[in-house]
Amino acid sequence: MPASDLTAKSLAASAGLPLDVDLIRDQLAAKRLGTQFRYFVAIDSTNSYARRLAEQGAAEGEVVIAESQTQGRGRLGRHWVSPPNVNLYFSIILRPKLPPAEAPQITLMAAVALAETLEWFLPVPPVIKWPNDILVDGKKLAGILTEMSCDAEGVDYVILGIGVNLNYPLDLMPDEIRQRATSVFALSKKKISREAFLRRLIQDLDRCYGEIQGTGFAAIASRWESYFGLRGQRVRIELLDQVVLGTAQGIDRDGALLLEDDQGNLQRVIAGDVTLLE
Ligand code: BTX
Repeated sequence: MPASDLTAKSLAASAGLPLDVDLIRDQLAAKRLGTQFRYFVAIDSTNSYARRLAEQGAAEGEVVIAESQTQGRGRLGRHWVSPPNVNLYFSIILRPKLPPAEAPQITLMAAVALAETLEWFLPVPPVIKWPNDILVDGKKLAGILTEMSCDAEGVDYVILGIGVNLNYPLDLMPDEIRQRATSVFALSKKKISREAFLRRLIQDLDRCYGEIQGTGFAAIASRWESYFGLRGQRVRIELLDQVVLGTAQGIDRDGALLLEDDQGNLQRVIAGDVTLLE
């Protein structure tokens, strides 16, 4: 039997039951998020689908969720490995009343909510890698992909996409991620209820989203800082047109990364791809 068939068979054996969306919906205590769920056994990308819905006028709070994705996406067109029945892949449509320049705060808010939820299920606290990854022991456990549409008047919608490795055994991860990824199961040695996890996560997102809508990122900045894993670390940042090396200092009140570059200048990075240097 080819190795890929064996992996598929082992994954099927380790996978739990399909998600019970009613179980999430019926007990959800959230004000704005989770107003409607659209569930798919397989989809190209929940972000792409949610984007199409938002373009057609879908309301804030709708959730698109899939057991597996054939074209799950990370940032900069990277691939998000999305096997069936073990993890969570979902996207929420948001229509925040924020100026476009403040929309990156949605990613930071989601990272706080995700870290707070994960802390309930993990033996050690997770770390936020600015701007959009959650790590434990330097390995990626979850990722956030936010995609925005805006015009001169403001943000039309933000698609908040989240992928979290939950009951995903390390030995069934493909080679492309096995050395650099982890899962709740790998860390805690326990399989968890994906429904219980998602319910808590949507509630935490709902609460944190409410907080930033009220008073901006300042409301959750200290919690974000407490999960920040890069302070004082040497990093390499790929910007659109250049690469900068330096030491991460923290973030400012708008959520931009502050970097002391190797020339001793303090740089403010709004978007970039960070690699931790040894
Ligand atoms: P990112 O660009 O920071 O990370 C992508 C990188 O992460 C990949 O190049 C690979 O090295 C690694 N990776 C891929 N799959 C996994 C995985 N399952 N676990 C750990 N590491 C992995 C992060 O982008 C944002 C990912 C968001 C994914 C969600 S899933 C629901 C929604 N729909 C969609 O298409 N994307 C989002």
